[in-house]
Amino acid sequence: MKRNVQIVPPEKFANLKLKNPKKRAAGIPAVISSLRHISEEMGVWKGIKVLNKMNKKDGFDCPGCAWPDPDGKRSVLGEYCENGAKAIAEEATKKRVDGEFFEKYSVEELSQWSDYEIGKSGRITQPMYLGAGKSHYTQISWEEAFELIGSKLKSLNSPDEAVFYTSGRTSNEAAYMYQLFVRQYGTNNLPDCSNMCHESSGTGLSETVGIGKGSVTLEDLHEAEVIVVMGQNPGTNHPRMLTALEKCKKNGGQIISVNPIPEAGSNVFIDPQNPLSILKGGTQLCDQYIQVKINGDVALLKAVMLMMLEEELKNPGTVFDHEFIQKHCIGYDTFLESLQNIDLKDAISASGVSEKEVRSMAELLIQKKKIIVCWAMGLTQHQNGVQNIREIVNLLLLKGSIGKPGAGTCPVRGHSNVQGDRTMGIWEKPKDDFLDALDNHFGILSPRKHGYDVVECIKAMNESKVKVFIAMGGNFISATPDSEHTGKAMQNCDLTVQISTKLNRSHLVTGTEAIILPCLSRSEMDVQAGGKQFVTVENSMGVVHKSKGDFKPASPTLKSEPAIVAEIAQAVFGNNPVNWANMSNNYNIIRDHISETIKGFENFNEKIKNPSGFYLPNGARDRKFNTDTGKAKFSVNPIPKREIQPGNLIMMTIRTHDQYNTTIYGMQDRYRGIENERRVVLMSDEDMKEKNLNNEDVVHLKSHYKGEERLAHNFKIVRYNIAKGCIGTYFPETNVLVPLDNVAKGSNTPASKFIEVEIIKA
Ligand SMILES: Nc1nc2c(c(=O)[nH]1)N[C@H]1C(S)=C(S)[C@@H](COP(=O)(O)OP(=O)(O)OC[C@H]3O[C@@H](n4cnc5c(=O)[nH]c(N)nc54)[C@H](O)[C@@H]3O)O[C@H]1N2
Ligand SMILES: Nc1nc2c(c(=O)[nH]1)N[C@H]1C(S)=C(S)[C@@H](COP(=O)(O)OP(=O)(O)OC[C@H]3O[C@@H](n4cnc5c(=O)[nH]c(N)nc54)[C@H](O)[C@@H]3O)O[C@H]1N2
Ligand SMILES: [Mo]
Repeated sequence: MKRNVQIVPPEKFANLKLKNPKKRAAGIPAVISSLRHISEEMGVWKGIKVLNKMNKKDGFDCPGCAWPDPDGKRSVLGEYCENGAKAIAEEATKKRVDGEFFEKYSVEELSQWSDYEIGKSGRITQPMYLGAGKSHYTQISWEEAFELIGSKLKSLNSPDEAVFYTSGRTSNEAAYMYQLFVRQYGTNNLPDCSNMCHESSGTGLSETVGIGKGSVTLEDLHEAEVIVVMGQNPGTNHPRMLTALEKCKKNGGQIISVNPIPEAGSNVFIDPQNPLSILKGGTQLCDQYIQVKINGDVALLKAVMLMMLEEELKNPGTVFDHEFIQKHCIGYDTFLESLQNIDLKDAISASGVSEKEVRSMAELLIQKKKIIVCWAMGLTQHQNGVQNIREIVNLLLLKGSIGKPGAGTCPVRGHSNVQGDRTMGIWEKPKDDFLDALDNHFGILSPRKHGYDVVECIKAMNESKVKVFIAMGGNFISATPDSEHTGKAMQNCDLTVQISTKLNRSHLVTGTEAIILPCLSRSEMDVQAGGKQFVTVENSMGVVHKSKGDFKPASPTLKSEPAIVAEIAQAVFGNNPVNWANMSNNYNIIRDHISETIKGFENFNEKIKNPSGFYLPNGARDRKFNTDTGKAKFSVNPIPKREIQPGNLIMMTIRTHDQYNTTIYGMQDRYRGIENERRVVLMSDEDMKEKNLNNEDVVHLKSHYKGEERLAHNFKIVRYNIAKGCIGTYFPETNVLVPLDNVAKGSNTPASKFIEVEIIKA
């Protein structure tokens, strides 16, 4: 019998308060907010001690975003930001979810709590088991838990009946062991959060420039003449990026922000670590704000490139970098022909931007030679997400703006080690040579058939093809699209296992049986038989470096992620032919295996001694394009056309300033002036007038997709400076409206930034 649990967050209102959106990011309010979060969760003294260790060369990597630390000197105050402080407060909290907690609350009862309340309950302290038909989790020993998981895995008809999810906080060492175990077990079912995140970037970049990662370094951002920030909200999601943008400005660079809403960080930035900056009132970061409509980016880029072409034809050789194009690229003529077939007026109109503004963007780019484009979810989470990225590459190739100082591609990653996890082989579509190296080194036989990504996994669960689901971190239920559907699919599994630090909805919406395995967090000391251990991570710019926790674990019972993987693997295979026990006793041994099987990690244990870490090889950075032709490719990407019903609006699902993905830190979206309420709809004044709506009016949202309808109740209208025809809502409350089949072509990433929605007055 299925438990009657709440799959989507309860549709209850909190207590909305509206203020004016902020024009300035960071500064004193950010410092106050950091201190409030750390003192509430762990007390002021521990808080300050913890912050001091974060992103120091001998400390631990911030569990927030993947923005890099400076290679050289680090700030004496530590390299952290308000939201990094919140991330650490969240995991270093003094609150505990223990056996008593689970005795008190049933799973059904907990599922009625908001995500905010669930997250605030604290750190999980011991392994827990939810038996078939049972209402409450009960304590289980580690031995029993591993035995149960091992015997279940051994009993399946095919290894493909098991799925192994990963979120992006997992260290390189744990990720490497995890994927190795999964391959020894016999499947490539390794979906990860990246499938919902930068998969479109990886796909688009691999095809065109031969590497699925960005090409720039932090230094490049400082040296760029122009940085275009597209579909990204750095002030909230990558606050330390603002320091890099500020340096670029100080060096004479200019910044263009392309976004349906003017986000605070793109305006004025006050460096909270610099008293002078606070006194002066900060730096004006953004030179041009381009209010594109949702998914108007390809059209905008086309219009800009057409204007560049006009100028190039007038003054040949002054705009495009012909030497670079000739030497390093293919597909230029075909691309040019397709561009010339586009009507400038059509492109401008499809972008939603005025001709004057498009021209000012084009004029700036015409003059400059060192251009960087940064982007995040505003570009990847569209049906044409891969094409968005390829169009950015077209622009950079025309200008020869890749593989030289101050220029290149900059997909700004989300989770702090999502890029490293992929490098370590967390991928449902591994390359044969990667698997060959594992097989030769370990004497295993890895499967060659590709596995499920996130969306395919949900479909397979729904068809009862998946019996066991194991998650290395994350919150699959709340992060994935089509919540109701996904929840039911998850409930079809026999056993679901969550390796987690904190409680979330995925512990409540489970298979028939469920297990929680509580693990150490990154800031905590990790001691194994071989002594005190450290792990490594890779940041957004391909730098691999150490991360060493220093604090007392939240509970003596916790195990590290590598230890947990080793014990699951031993429960299935013993130590043959892979010696799992050796690896989890001493992480140097894991790194030695990585050295021998993954390119770029030769002498890993030696290289990692450098306190700043080391750069992985990056062909595009050196103008060595590892595509099938050895050249960078121009591509043809039509302007996307998606008809929506008259009266309906296009919805993007975005993050507030007070959350980390599905972890809700608090209820304040401070920069946007929206406080104490997450069930809101950001709408333009024009659309409100057309629909006869006022601020705080209550509405329901119905999404429409190929004849399918999905409904979410109770949202309040908030008047906002957003492109006409577009609305913004918060993730994960509106994931219930995101259709499972609404995905990016080529990357299968859910198109969470383009959902056709009907507004229904309550
Ligand atoms: N504090 C904090 N930090 C985080 C996270 C967090 O939740 N909290 N999450 C981490 C993760 S996993 C990720 S992936 C990143 C996410 O970082 P972001 O991508 O910055 O996060 P989103 O809130 O999804 O913001 C998307 C931005 O794109 C804009 N946008 C939406 N649609 C379009 C479009 O069609 N075109 C254009 N040009 N813009 C559009 C939105 O207005 C918004 O500003 O942040 C990481 N860092
Ligand atoms: N509608 C909509 N949906 C989206 C997005 C969107 O913009 N809109 N964004 C997508 C994106 S970009 C991403 S990356 C995904 C995120 O998807 P996930 O990565 O699955 O989700 P998170 O909320 O980051 O996971 C948080 C949980 O991870 C666990 N955790 C935290 N730290 C650790 C650790 O050190 N070890 C372990 N083992 N567990 C830990 C905690 O239990 C916590 O509750 O969501 C996607 N979903
Ligand atoms: Mo992400």
